[in-house]
Amino acid sequence: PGPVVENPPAPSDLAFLQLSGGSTGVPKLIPRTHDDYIYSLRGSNEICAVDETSVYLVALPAAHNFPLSSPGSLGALYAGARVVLSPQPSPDAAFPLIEAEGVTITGLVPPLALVWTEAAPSSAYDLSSLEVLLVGGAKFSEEAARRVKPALGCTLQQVFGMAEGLVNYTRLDDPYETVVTTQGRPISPDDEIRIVDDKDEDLPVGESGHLLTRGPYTIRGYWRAPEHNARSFTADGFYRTGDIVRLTETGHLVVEGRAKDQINRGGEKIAAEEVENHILAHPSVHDANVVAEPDPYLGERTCAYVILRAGAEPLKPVAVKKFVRERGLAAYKVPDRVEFVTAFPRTGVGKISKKDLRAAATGPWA
Ligand code: OOB
Repeated sequence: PGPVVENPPAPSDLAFLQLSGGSTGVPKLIPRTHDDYIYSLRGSNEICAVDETSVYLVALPAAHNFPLSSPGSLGALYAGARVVLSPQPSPDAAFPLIEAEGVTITGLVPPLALVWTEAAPSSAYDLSSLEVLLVGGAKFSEEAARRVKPALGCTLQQVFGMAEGLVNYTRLDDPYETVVTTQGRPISPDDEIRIVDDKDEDLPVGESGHLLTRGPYTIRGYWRAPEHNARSFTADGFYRTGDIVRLTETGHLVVEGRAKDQINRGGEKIAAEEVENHILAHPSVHDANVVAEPDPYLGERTCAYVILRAGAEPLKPVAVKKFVRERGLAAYKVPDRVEFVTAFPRTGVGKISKKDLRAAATGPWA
């Protein structure tokens, strides 16, 4: 018997607040309950074969939903398994821990998975205890996915999850082609999935569209954000994920893109609008637009296009970065590149075209 807890919380009480990656304004708070978590931990442990003999290595930031609960440290502790914390996710820090602690399972974002597959073949450490490598948080390319088994000798599981709830996994017994080409299927048969067009009409199986979801461990609303909730959920409670996906004939999801105005910087989510608002607060700035640009290592990084006020003192990119950092913006949200322009591309009706800005950002690196 465990310790006696006075006034234990009800299963449906708030356990803690996760931060959303967001797509507008400041990040929203995600109220997750105890029973949400227990439900997804049980499902995740079964799907990832976590039991009391497992050893889970936390290589990613420990409070992120992925290393926390998919199945993560909480899943491992729930199963009576052992949890090992790595101070860094690099092979230098993690590989010795895998050998010393007999780590059986861990989770990584795609850029790190690539670094591990490059480092493993020439590593002096014995990684043979590793049975499962979970990769998610951003799209893992098929080509990169195919490198996991030969380099690390373990089974790959792709994870497509979100702090708001829904988590998809490829299964340990899925055919290899499914594992390397899809982002899995939901934890539970009670996870409802809809793939819809711009008018919320269901699309035929196989067509790409907006992913909506509702289910036993997915939130029905952000914390104290009624206006935002009216946009982020349908009237009947489906969460608008902002992801563009399609369903394969086997019922697996393939992530094709993103409709939300967010940058996925190696798994860390950045709402363009939040960064834009900080840049706009600078007295010399007339207007700002933040978009993703391709990065060979992170997948995406941020580029801020800035128009200065007429007659304003010319600014250097570094001054813009310093300004937003001093306003308290998290380091990973500070734009990787700042570009000064005199106008933004416009659409037919005169709205700023982020699509064209993104294409411009792709230019020099394409
Ligand atoms: C995880 O959670 P969040 O809240 O940081 O980000 C969720 C978003 C998804 O809506 C999607 O845009 C993207 O991250 N994403 C993926 C992906 N996994 C997440 N996009 C493509 N392929 C994947 N495999 O990132 C998260 C939470 C729990 C488990 C795993 C990841």
